Amino acid sequence: MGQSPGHAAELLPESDVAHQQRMQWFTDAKFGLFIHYGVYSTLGGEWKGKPVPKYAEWIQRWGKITPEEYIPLSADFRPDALDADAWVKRAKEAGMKYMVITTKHHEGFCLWDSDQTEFDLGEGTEFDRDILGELKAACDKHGLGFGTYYSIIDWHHPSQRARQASNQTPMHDKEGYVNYMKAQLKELIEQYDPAVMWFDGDWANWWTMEDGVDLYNYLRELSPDMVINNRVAKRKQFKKDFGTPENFTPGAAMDHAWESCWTVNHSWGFKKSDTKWKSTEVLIQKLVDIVVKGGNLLLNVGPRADGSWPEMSIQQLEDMGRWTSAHAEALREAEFIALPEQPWGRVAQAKGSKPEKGSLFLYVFDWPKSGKLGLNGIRLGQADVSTFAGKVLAASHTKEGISIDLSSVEANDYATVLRVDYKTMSPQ
Ligand code: JFZ
Repeated sequence: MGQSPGHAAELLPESDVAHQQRMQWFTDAKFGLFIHYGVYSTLGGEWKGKPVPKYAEWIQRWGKITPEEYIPLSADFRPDALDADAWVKRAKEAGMKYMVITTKHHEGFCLWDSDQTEFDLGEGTEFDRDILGELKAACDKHGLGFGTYYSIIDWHHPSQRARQASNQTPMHDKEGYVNYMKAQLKELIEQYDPAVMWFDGDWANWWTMEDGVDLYNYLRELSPDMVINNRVAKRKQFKKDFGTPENFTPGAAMDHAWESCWTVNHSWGFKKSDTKWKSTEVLIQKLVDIVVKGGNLLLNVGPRADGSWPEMSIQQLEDMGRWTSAHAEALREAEFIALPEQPWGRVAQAKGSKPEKGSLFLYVFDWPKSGKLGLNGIRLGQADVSTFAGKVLAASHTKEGISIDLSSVEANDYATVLRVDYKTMSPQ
């Protein structure tokens, strides 16, 4: 990394132990709520009566809406129906342990009353509730972590305003903008003490690795325990504090904390025409797939401008909650184990398992036609016991591993969980 004036080239030192302690709650959380909410929510993905293609939070760009047209829309952004307690309860009942809300997306509008801009919610507007404060309080009350998303790209700030129409426009007064970001981030930390700071927009060609390292260090000093995602810098290379692969799941466990974000339909921000709702089966299987590989799922909902949620999203979270509460152990105690892929689903080991004694969780997605589940690539001792909901299942040893009789097992619509307690185990 090159050194440029005023920029630290290196991260502030932190011991592995301190890092691990700071990250523990996040690694244990497994499941969180993402919220995309801003002025774009007022349009619901439509401009001049027509749906605009792609993500609704990008409507200013894809709908070629000028700042003169876009800025006044903020007057229509009034979250009168926002019930912070209800939002957080929905997340909690779904099995989520934290939330992250877009406090400033690429449009540049701020969901709190910032001293740095008038393009915000709060004083000077007709709506003077502190919605971030309400959400933070509700998270504290219900025991969830409160996180703030903050976009590096800002189509409202004078440094970049012209760029939303063309990616080629050079950015000007970068230093002024970096100071603006730092002042705003300090406000967020002082006012809401976020557990997670979730950056986005790291791909902007004017944002360098050194800029990211400098910003990371600045935040680390302001908030020693805050967890910061890797999009603070160039996410493909930057490792701290957690990786953020998007809309795909890495094929194997990674050596660092990671979180994959998904949305319940296609768009992140509220979009009236977006009916591509993911089924609960897809969502639960995605959660399991991520968790057995050691990651977190950050699942996004796009509320309407008034703060109400699309009915389908309320339903999706309720359905997920039924599964996560019935399978809390298989969700919370799951740890990565290197085994060959099983065609019917996923496998994890229970926390604390050792080759000489432990447990496996089997998550059956696709029911084997034979009624027998082959767990392959593993050798278990003679004393192993396979169970479903505490009920012992007949199992036999095969050349490939073991075969479990499913005839007394009641299939779950999303993922059926079996448990195998073994006395000795070795991968084949
Ligand atoms: C970004 C935003 O542009 C988008 O509006 C939304 O907020 C999303 C969560 O993040 O979009 C991305 C960023 C990275 C990838 C895809 C979309 N990616 O790495 O595939």
